[in-house]
Amino acid sequence: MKILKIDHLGIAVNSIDAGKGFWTNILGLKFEGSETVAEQKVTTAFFPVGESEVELLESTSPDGPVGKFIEKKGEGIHHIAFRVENIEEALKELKEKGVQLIDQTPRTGAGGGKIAFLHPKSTNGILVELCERSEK
Ligand code: CMX
Repeated sequence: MKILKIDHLGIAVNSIDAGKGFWTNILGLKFEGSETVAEQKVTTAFFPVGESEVELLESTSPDGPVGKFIEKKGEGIHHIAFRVENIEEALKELKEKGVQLIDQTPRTGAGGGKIAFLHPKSTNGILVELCERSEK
């Protein structure tokens, strides 16, 4: 498998509106708009940083993955996403190497790219996302 770059860092927040001031007003990052991914019960907001992005994640429901994460651990880093050249190939290779996959096949994530998650139990406690997108 080929990892191209860190695509984004996902940060769980109670509220994007309340939380985005630090990233924009204080750090000077550009807010690129938000998008709700209904299937994931989450609203996401992206802030480009060089070749990567910060993604704020606000839960739309307490029983979604981000809602449960915040209830247990509070706000903070939720996942790290690596851009890969070929996500199907990467998942096949990781499965063969014994990594526990959350998604056996890719699904559609924010921005329309293909995404898949690896279980934190296989990755030193960090939720890892793989993503494949055609654009920069
Ligand atoms: N990072 C690290 N560890 C995490 C975690 C996270 N984000 N979320 C849960 N865990 C831990 C739990 O604390 C728990 O640890 P312990 O067993 O030590 O207590 C363990 O993982 C398993 O937790 P669980 O209660 O059995 O399972 P959950 O129902 O909490 O589900 C997970 C955990 C990772 C499988 C689930 O959140 C998931 O499938 N995530 C992938 C999808 C997702 O996160 N979507 C939101 C982002 C969408 C986007 O960016 O577009």
